Amino acid sequence: MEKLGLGVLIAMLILVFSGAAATISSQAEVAKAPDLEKIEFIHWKKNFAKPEPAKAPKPPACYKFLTPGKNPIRWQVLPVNYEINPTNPQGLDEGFITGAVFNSTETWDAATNKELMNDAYIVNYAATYGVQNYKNAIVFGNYPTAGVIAVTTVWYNPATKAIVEFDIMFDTDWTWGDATINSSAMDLQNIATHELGHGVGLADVYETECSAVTMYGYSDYGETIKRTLETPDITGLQTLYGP
Ligand SMILES: [Ca+2]
Ligand SMILES: [Ca+2]
Ligand SMILES: [Zn+2]
Repeated sequence: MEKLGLGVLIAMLILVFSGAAATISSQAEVAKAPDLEKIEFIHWKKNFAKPEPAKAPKPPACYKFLTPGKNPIRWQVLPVNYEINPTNPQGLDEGFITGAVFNSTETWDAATNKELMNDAYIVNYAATYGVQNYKNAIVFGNYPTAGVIAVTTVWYNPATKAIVEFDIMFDTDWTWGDATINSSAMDLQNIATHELGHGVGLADVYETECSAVTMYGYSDYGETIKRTLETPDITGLQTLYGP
């Protein structure tokens, strides 16, 4: 009688454990599918790193996509949602940060008839950079390389050419603020607009002739010209999303 009871108990334990194992392996499969690729863009302070490319024979287009070829990667499901984590060591308040980021997202949005970026953003004090979780996080943090103002990672599905996620981090090595008020600040809206350009599918341009466009790869304290889009930025965006 006791023997039978023990046998039943062991059988139940085996069932429980095999059930748990099946759950874990199916979760792992969900997490890794589809096979995504990622690109990280580093935004440099002026005079740091990156040699200039050799002079092009004809004027550069001043816009570039994240992947080469006829069908560059872009968002295929719109609008794009995003989460802002206002945590920062510089005492910048939530309203300033969300306002600057919102102005940046809507600057791109206004250049296409599509509703590209969701007007209703999420404030999430737990959002983190660089975690592939289908949540587009915009955060502050300390990037370990000198001269880096901000970084953006974009994940995409190479089979469908769909961008599926971006994360943006503003490096806390710099004093952030509103450069229209304090010209010695690193302007948050200026840099956010550039980084969001990566988020929607545009790459850096480094030619000196392109130094006025939002997707130019360098910035500095006091700069605000990247807040507004130039013709090449708009042409690039509309090639991806229409007029
Ligand atoms: Ca919008
Ligand atoms: Ca993420
Ligand atoms: Zn960049």
